[in-house]
Amino acid sequence: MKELQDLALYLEQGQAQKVIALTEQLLAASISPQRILNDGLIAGMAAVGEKMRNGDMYLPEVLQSAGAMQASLKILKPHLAREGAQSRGRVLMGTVKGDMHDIGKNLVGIMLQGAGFEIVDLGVNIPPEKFVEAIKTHQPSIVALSAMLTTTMLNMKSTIDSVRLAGLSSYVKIIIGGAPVNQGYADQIGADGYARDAVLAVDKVKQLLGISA
Ligand code: B12
Repeated sequence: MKELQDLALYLEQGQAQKVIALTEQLLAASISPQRILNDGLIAGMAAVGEKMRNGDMYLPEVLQSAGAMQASLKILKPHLAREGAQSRGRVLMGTVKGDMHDIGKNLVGIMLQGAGFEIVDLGVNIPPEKFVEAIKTHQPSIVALSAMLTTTMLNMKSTIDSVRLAGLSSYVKIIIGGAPVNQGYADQIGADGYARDAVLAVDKVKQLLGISA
């Protein structure tokens, strides 16, 4: 669909106003928020990642694209996430130490919220001791760790180790996600689960908590 391709292109170009206007236009035309997300925003961000890798795009431009994506996600959020009447459980989430990426984590939070979970989002660059402290304070059923860098994914292991050392690992299940990680890495560092994207993250959380529907 031409408009979705345009949306991806505007996002790649970091044209926030155009991204916002087109998001609203597509919603008004009854295009599903999932399609807007997948075929527009995520497609555009994938192109940004490709250009970044090839050295064709630099940080200030990537930040503009990220800002445009966050703005569009804000509009999509109420359409993606209908507030669950009763909470199905509390999920504590954060991007691990050293890592500032939060778009994917936020999306996972939106989808979990839409599925009826209560979200406590610690934000980005969260050291292991902060996760431990927050588990004690908020007593979640699930802890969700995000990392987007091959360097910071190592901090998922130190976070899991800290939770275990604090004697909290039998109270919470830990799931991980983000571009550089996979099921193999999750197994290796002793995470309870891994999911490739926000939709599968909801399935994984339900599975870990024994929720069938
Ligand atoms: C936007 C972006 C940025 C923005 C982030 C803005 C923000 N607020 O998040 C800015 C400009 C700040 C940035 C900075 C950097 N970035 Co950057 N960035 C990206 C980019 C282009 C897109 C990421 C994104 O938002 N994708 C869209 C979302 C929807 O997808 P996602 O994040 O993958 O999330 C999905 C899944 O992974 C999963 N998921 C994510 N988290 C979780 C958690 C759980 C629990 C679960 C279950 C699932 C899950 O579900 C999500 C939704 O479906 C990627 C390229 C890419 N293709 O990933 C590079 C990329 C991640 N960045 C990269 C790099 C190198 C950097 C910098 C080091 C650059 C530099 N030289 O300074 C810095 C690091 C800063 C830091 N300390 O964190 C590299 C990483 C390479 C590597 N292997 O380590 C990438 C891959 C680009 C590249 N191709 O080279 N970046």
